[in-house]
Amino acid sequence: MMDDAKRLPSMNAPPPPPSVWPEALNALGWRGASDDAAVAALRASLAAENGMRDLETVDPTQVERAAELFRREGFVVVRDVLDAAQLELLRAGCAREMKRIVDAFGAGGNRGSHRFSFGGAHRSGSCGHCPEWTQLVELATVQPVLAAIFDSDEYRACSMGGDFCLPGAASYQPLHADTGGELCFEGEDVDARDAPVALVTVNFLPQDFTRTNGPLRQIPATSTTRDPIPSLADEPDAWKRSTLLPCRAGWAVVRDLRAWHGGTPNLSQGTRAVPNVEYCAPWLEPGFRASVPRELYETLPPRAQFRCARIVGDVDARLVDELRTPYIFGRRAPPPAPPRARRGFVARVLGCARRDAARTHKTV
Ligand SMILES: O=C(O)CCC(=O)C(=O)O
Repeated sequence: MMDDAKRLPSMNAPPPPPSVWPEALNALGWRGASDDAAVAALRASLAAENGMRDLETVDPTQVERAAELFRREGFVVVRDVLDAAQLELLRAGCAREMKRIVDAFGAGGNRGSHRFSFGGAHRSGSCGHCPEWTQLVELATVQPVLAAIFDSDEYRACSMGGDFCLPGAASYQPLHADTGGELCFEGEDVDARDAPVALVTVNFLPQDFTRTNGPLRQIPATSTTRDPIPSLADEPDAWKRSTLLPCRAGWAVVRDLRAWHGGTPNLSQGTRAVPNVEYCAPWLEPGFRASVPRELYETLPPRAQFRCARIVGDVDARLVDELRTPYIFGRRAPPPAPPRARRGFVARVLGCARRDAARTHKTV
């Protein structure tokens, strides 16, 4: 923060675009502090120089290049994956869910102050009951990239949700990986970093990332590293600016869940969302949980049904109507469910990665 305060804002920083979200939603953010001197200095510094150097983005047709970048960096940004109608529907669904979730949890969030998980807010752990999310499962613009990454077209959807932050999420979220530990590959229990990629998330952008609205930060080439993840205090300043810019509404970020990433301050006046679909390799048995109701599944095209075949089922209405998070980032979470032997690689390793991250997290 001290270093930030010393930097001078650039006169060339472009003005932020107007928010795509209803004002009533944006207004749920900021509780004081918006004009605080330290916040103003950080905002000016981010406006001047936030963003990864030379981020290469790809067109949906550049499938091999996309897979190459994904393997090298642990992520790849794909441009123009959503058309106007898909984007409009996604925005409507996100706006509805964000309002519900903030009403339920308050600005204290469920992933740190002003930060929220879409899927994690539901007892089902997923937004699989929302057509705005299931429309994303099988897109002609994304499927070839995922097939190249998994080296197979038999990969499955295992969950859907993503994250959002309100304006006023003034702190950096500590770097973390969303998965880790061991998994079963070709009959052997191996460290997830020694296996081919098992879990991939695709985050879809309903709005642009801007320098000040909390763009995702991603540390390149960290999917298989043995290095410990640095705490916020030890993290180099350059990494805090290693954010995915440019990244526009309708684009997608395809991420290896092992790669290090974290939220950054949203010091704008607009909410920022990154809804997602999570996929697993054909060989992984992650302890699938039913989250796509049968009636919705029946409306999906055949290939989207194939992707969702492991997560379709009878979804108890209470699991989607009642909002209650299974984990709270950086705060005491409700007691975990009793472990079930070898069930749920996703649940087991997600729980472990999130607990590790929570140890270093400080809420504002
Ligand atoms: O919202 C973001 O930018 C990142 C959120 C995230 O990685 C998390 O909450 O685990």
